[in-house]
Amino acid sequence: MEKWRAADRLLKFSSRFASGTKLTCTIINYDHTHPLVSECCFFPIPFYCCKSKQGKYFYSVATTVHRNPLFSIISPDDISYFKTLLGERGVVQDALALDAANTDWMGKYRGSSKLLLQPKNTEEVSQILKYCNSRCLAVVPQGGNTGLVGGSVPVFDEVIINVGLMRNILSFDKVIVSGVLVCEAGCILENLISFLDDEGFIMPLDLGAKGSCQIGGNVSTNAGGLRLLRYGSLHGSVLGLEAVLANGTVLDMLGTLRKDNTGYDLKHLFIGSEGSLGIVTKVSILTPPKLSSVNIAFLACEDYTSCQKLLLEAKKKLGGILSAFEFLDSDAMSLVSSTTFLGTENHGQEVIKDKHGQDFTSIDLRALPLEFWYSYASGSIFMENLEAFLLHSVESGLVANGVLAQDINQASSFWHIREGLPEALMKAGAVYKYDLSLPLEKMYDLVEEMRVQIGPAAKVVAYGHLGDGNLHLNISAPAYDDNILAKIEPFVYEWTSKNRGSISAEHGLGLMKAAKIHYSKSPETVRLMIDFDYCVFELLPDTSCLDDNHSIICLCLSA
Ligand code: 2HG
Ligand code: ZN
Repeated sequence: MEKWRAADRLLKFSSRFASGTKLTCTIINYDHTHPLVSECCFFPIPFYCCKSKQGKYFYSVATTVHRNPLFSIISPDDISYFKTLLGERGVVQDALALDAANTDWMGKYRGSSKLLLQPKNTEEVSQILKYCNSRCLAVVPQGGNTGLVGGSVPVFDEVIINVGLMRNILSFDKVIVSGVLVCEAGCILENLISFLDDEGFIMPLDLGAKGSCQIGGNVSTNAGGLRLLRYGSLHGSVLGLEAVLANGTVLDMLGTLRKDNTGYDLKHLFIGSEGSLGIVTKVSILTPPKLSSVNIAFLACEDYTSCQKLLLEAKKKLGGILSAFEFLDSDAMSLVSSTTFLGTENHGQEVIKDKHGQDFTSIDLRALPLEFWYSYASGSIFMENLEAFLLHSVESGLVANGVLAQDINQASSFWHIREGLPEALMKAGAVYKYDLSLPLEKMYDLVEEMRVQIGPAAKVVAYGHLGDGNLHLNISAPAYDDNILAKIEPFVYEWTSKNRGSISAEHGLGLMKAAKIHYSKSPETVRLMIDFDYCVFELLPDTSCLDDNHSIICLCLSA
């Protein structure tokens, strides 16, 4: 009963945007088998209204969305305004560039925006939003467009605001106890990593998409990545940020203090809110000093239970130096080794052979890249510990085979295997991606049950951040097929919910999962989020172009 009440309330919220227009948000019901159909039910994305006929379908059950007719269409006057504000260079209408900005990294989500804006500073972002708000133009913030849940591209014809030209490092406090980096949102993660490396520090965040993703998108989506095990999430390392709200108001929360207990710490609401509250324009991040030595072991276990036990052992015996504990199963390993990703020189391949050179992939094997960072001064002690740990793991039967990188080339070839998986899957055909947090002991049960559920129609490939309890469940098929999808969803969400997991560990909700939030959050929590969202918009002055003084800006889901 409570569930139905919650659904009714969501419908009311959606209708608040429908001045004079009857929105027909089709709510099937509110239990876990048929969540809300509408994309406008979570994060008030008034741009999309859900109708019973026609719409866009996004490879995920029950995500048909429709453009809200209350939004304006871009006019020549709008273009002239933006050209005056940003100059010719900041206003992109070129078909090729728009095609790239309209399409997500997987080529799965595609919008039809006719305009891409590239502001050079916060003031320009503010002016753009203010103008769009006054003209009822919907917008979508975009970073490096590397997201995997359809959050970084328009759904219809939203104005794309890309902060890629805002890529200055504003300050870096080198004092060893500080290490605070302040930069603009458009800085590419990899550039920040190299900058810090030269300064003797490291970025607490590292992920496969580092060559393209931007720090503003990372913060907006609360990206996790490979080092979360050691350095924690961005909620811990982001000290402050600047964001622009839908009406153009600039919120300066760009503190660099470790401690500040003056009221609500509002920056946390922007970390992981996927652009629904505003556009992040600057961030300050606490970066740890670089430790001089790093080593990586690539190990093979014969079953998932051994992987789990090994993780516990590694945490117990090497806790202080462990910075990553990743996982890929034999299907993932076969996939990545069968593509052109691995040259013959890749030493990770040795791990999939037994002592006689036989291919291990014929048995059910899991490979684990483990990374360790330690300081040079204590290097030999840690190295001895590490070698003793590895030896003991082999002798006790937990590890079936393994290699310890002998130099930086070997180390990077191990990471190449792990980081190459998303691209290998893309090359293999259609892919259904699920990014789940699950209790460690249950995690692989889902993979096995999914294999039974799907049968031979598709390949179930599993990898992820074992040290963080984060599974990347990928289902690879020759082509997108509704019959396959019907076998995956809602099964995967129900299974996760039943086991008290999260349907989004690190990729966010995006368009793919906005309507699925109920699998991971209680109705009361979702209700409070929606109330909060409306509250923010209601409090903004000058957001009056729709009824009820609501902002009409579609601050959709960025990445
Ligand atoms: C990773 O850990 C990324 O490599 C992508 O989060 C995960 O491809 C995926 O499903
Ligand atoms: Zn990941």
